Amino acid sequence: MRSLLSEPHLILLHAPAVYDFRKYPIMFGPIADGVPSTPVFEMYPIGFLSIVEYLSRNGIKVQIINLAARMASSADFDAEEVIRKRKPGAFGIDLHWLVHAHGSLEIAKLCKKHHPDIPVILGGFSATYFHEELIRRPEVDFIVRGDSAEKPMLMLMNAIVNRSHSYSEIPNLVWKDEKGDVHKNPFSYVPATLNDFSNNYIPAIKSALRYRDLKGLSPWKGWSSHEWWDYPMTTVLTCRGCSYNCVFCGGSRAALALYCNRKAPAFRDPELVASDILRITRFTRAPVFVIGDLLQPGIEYAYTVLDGLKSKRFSNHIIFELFKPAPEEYFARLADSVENFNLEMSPDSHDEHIRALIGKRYTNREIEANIECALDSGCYRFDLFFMVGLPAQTVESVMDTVDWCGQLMERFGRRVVPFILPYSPFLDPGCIIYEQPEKFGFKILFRSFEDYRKALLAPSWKYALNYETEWMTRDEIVDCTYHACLKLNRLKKEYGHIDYATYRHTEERLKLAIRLTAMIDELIADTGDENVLNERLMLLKPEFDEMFTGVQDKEQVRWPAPKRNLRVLTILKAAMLGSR
Ligand code: B12
Ligand code: SF4
Repeated sequence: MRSLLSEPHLILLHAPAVYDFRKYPIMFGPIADGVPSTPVFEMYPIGFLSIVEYLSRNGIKVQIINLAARMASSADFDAEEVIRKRKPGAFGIDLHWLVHAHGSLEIAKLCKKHHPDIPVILGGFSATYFHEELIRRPEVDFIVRGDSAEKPMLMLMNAIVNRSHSYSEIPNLVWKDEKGDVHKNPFSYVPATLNDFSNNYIPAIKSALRYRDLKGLSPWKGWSSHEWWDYPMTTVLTCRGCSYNCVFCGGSRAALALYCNRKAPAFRDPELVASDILRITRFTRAPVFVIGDLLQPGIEYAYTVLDGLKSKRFSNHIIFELFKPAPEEYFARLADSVENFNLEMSPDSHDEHIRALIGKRYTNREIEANIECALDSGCYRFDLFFMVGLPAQTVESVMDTVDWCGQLMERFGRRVVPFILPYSPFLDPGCIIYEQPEKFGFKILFRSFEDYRKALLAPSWKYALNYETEWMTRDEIVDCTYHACLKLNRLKKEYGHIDYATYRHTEERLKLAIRLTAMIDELIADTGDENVLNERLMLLKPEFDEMFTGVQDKEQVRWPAPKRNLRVLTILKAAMLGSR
């Protein structure tokens, strides 16, 4: 048993999407095929790192425990027992992505069950959007609203640690007093710059060493034989919020203005972004994903970041996003500054009309010109993301998108990698379509937080989808996704993007998913009694679990890196010196 003195003031817990997914018969489908996580979305918000960094710097000890990753890695990991044994000053649980609607609340309930007197704090986008409903739950004591929780969290933790009960002055906080009355403090803290916070991994690693729990810090389970510590891919943040208004995005300018009170994006100074990247390259040679298009705040910003990287020696693959086609000279500048650069763009559809409807006004010709220029400049890989479930998108249109993917692979070869994914399981609350669905031909099927919590327990992702469109029902979205993936998989084999074994493996999983979807539908139609239905679904669970690491092959979302490339001594030295 740990001594109380060694406990942190705050334990940040990340829950699996569904608790306990190991016991429920759910076919999650391809909902997480585009991210390194499994379908229980075990990746914690990158903001955990800046909370750890900022609070530790100000005297509050914080530990991260990624319960979801531990549970996904081991059938024996007992999350309840871990919670029961600990006694921090407070538990913080992210309810950032709505896909955690079930898991985060169940974890909150476990915290309250074993420690009724320890405060439970929720935060993140979904907790912010649904704060009115959530604060009325007995397992929730506090909600810190907004996309920047560091300063309010510090004030709240100080109030908790000092037992001052002075909560009314803490900006953005929603809380209950001893009588259970709800208080909503002004939503007044929305920082315009990000230079005070750093998504630095070192303080979090230092904390994991202090509490002897490196496994609890893993951002994700890993796939095949790749645990995160073997392949420590990291992220560097350039902004909070976004200047764009993609109509399906819960992080768009309009969405964040609506529920996070953010009127304009905040950017980190470009010099600091460059030094964030360089700091990471000192302790690992794994890829670094730069979040947010460097061109978003303007070309000067992008060039300042790149100048900061120029002439520095590192071989990590760096992945840059393009929110829209870039000027041609940008690619030469990237090549000049970064040895291994990669790009990602999300045209979403081949159809320019659909693309314009979702708020992206650029042409296929511009995309192709960018690809050509990037590859000529030495871009290692150019990923393209396409989506199923868009306004005006029909089944035929999705298949035409896949045809275009084929043409691009044929023309540009193996360095252009297309992906097609369903917009799933939920259209983001707060996004433009969610708030005005009729205008875009959408129907939103769930509205309350409780609807979402329950939806996550549906036996297949079809029944969890929170929307359908004038052009596609939920059945069609699911069916069309599988057929589009089958076709793209075949095209990838044809153009030499994947080997035969990978092609076969993905095809088999997709066909299994199609078969299981039909079986689930039949069981639901034929079985009136819920308990009987559950028993019958349980018989299919071993097959559902075969797709736990993704329906489609995840190796394609990996960039090259030497194995076991963490420089442990450098990290330890940085941890001792308290690197920011
Ligand atoms: C970068 C990003 C990603 C990265 C994730 C990096 C990471 N580990 O966080 C990648 C590409 C992997 C990703 C994946 C997904 N994403 Co995403 N992502 C974004 C994006 C573009 C930026 C987010 C960001 O930079 N945040 C800034 C950092 C610093 O803040 P933060 O991590 O949010 O944390 C702060 C606050 O949220 C809060 N906070 C967070 N947790 C907690 C906990 C407590 C206790 C407290 C007090 C506060 C708190 O405080 C933090 C620090 O101030 C946004 C869109 C946007 N423009 O915002 C979408 C967005 C957040 N993602 C979204 C979605 C849906 C997903 C996926 C579910 C998609 C999918 N089906 O695969 C997955 C989930 C992955 C997982 N958990 O395994 C939606 C969320 C909508 C919703 N309400 O659910 C958004 C809004 C838009 C979108 N559709 O992409 N995403
Ligand atoms: S999807 Fe569009 S609105 Fe959302 S973060 Fe990306 S560019 Fe911004």
